Amino acid sequence: MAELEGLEFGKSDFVLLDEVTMEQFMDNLKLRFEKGRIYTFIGEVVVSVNPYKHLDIYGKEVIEDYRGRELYENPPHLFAVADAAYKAMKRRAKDTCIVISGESGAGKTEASKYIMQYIAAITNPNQRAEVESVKNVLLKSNCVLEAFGNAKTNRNDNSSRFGKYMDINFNFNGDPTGGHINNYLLEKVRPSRSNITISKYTVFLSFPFFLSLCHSKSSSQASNNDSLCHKAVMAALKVIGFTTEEISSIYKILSTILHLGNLQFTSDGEHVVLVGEDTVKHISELTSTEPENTRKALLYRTVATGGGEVIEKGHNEQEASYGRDAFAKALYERLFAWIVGRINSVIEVKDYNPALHGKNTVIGVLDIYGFEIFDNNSFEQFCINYCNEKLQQLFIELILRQEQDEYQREGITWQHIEYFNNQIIVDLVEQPHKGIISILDEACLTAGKVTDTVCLDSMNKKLGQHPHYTSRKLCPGDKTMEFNRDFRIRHYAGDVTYSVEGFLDKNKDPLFQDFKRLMYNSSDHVLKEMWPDGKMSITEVTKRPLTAATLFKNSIIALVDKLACKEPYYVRCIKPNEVKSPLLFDDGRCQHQVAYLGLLENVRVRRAGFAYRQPYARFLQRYKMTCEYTWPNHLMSTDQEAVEAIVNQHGFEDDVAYGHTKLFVRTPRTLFTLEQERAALIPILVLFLQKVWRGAL
Ligand code: AD9
Ligand code: MG
Repeated sequence: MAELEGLEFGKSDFVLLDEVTMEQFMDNLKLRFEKGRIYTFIGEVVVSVNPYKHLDIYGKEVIEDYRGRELYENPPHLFAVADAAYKAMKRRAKDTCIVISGESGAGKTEASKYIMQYIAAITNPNQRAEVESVKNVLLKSNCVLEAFGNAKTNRNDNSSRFGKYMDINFNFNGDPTGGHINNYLLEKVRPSRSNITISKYTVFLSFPFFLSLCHSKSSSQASNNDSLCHKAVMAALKVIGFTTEEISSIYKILSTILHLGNLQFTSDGEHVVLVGEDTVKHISELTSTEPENTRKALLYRTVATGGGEVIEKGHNEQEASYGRDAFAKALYERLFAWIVGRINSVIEVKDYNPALHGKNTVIGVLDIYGFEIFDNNSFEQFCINYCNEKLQQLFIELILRQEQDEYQREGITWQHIEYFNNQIIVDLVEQPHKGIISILDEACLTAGKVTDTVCLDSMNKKLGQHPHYTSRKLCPGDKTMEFNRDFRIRHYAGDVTYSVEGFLDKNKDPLFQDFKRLMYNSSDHVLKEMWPDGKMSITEVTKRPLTAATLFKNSIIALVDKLACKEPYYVRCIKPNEVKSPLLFDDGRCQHQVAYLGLLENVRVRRAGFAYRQPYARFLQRYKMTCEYTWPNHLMSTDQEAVEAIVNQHGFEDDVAYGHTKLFVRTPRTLFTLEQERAALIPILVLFLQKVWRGAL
């Protein structure tokens, strides 16, 4: 138990609170934040508050303190969870995962990097070259992914615009042998939400050369820092193994995107015309395509008529602008996906023979967007919050399942406790035929002009009776919903009102086939590789692509499946204020996050069962000094009997249960008392031993 800090820093584990109330929870969280103690446990879960300042707590000595130790032996820290996950993986050959959640700017990505650094630091003690190279690529991949996947938003200067799940593979020695990255991208729709333009991506800010091509005001932000970042990214790309040709293609694509941003359309009264043919020329050079084809793709789309005839239909001004933006976003998204794929091809474990090398185990690290509630919530928040419902479902299922399994294995009977099961909300969103995603998809597939409002009507009709769904139309008197276009979901984390406006468009996410074909016909091999679907002719493109919501749903279901078969560890991140200040603890904002992360519930579940469990030998080792029958050695026939002697001497009989291999302790106070007694005895023992040493006794 991590009570090594002294009580002036508050309780280092929330299960030690006298009472589980929001007030006590918040008081403790605030006290610890103010004392610079940013981490606190809930059992094995780490709650982290972003300090917004550099803390000297990640260095080599600290890593040594945590290496191979038990969770409760040190103050709460990310390293404690990282080590627990690593130990489980190494000692018990368990696949584990560390799920990091919290809202934008709460510190998830920083946490994931510290965890990776910790794992890198404690592995490969013999410095074997091939393992070092794997570690290097894994760490360098972060730099590249951040440059391409992070952007400056109003909530976070270095905001990850993608969810990331990274598997790290280990051999039987516990050394990394490779990995795999999955990205969960919402980028095409996210920028509109937070008012970031595509040029706010770190990679753009860091390439002054390209920014000089872009006349947006962000070019003035290119600084020394950006040029350093540019060098770091270049170096990282090379270390990972990107070829010169590939790097050149990447830059050309970035440049194309910036040029597209400068491309304007106007009308000559009859047709849409391009302003600045030079830009088109640049774009076709950069993408290795014919200028005439590029011009055509920007101004026309090929459509098949009912009779099977193929015609070219001119865009109006609005369609042309829409097409250009969709093209720029798709270029960026495909580039990012391709980079991830390319990194994966380098880090994937090759030639692993379990018969020869033992079981290949995995630690997964998930850094994914947290629950979002804004003043205006749209399709992006809907997807993100759905993802969080799924993760919460997993949290409940795994935390409880683990508890149940352990009690069963150890032959302990325990009382089932009730808590809110959010499956009903997950169903509301994802159920086939009846769920919101299905209704959206149906509306997107319906020919003709189905508007957002028509789709909302359909949702109202099908979901009007659902206890977690309501809308302004169903509930006209409800003042919390301002407009007729509003609907509300009662999420596990709270009520969120969404505006249906733009849902269908974002869900359809259409990109004209003409652009895909243009890219597929490029003579730049790297670019071509990113657009395999451009191969199809217009008459072949009959099957509609899956919608954005369905693609997202499928990827999240696959993610949950991946996590569900692993032993989970959790880091719950909290953002202390909106102004990135190291001094301010905004009570309202923090309480809100504590509520929706379900932290109080977490403490209750933890306390209802047995808060702590320890193998008999370990318990004995730690507390034998507190009992006359066990110090310095016991004469009982088993460790369990010796532990019983300690428990009985302290009068804790009613607070414990004896499993087959472990002692289970219900209330943390019991262990806390033992821990305090032990702490008080240590100086006396040290004195005693010193005297023995000096021969005084
Ligand atoms: V987003 O959903 O990707 O927009 P994150 O990932 O939760 O968000 P991030 O880790 O990027 O947030 O943290 C935001 C900023 O807070 C960082 O750029 C740091 O300046 C600051 N931060 C976060 N954690 C720490 C920390 N442990 N120590 C010092 C920190 N600063
Ligand atoms: Mg992040």
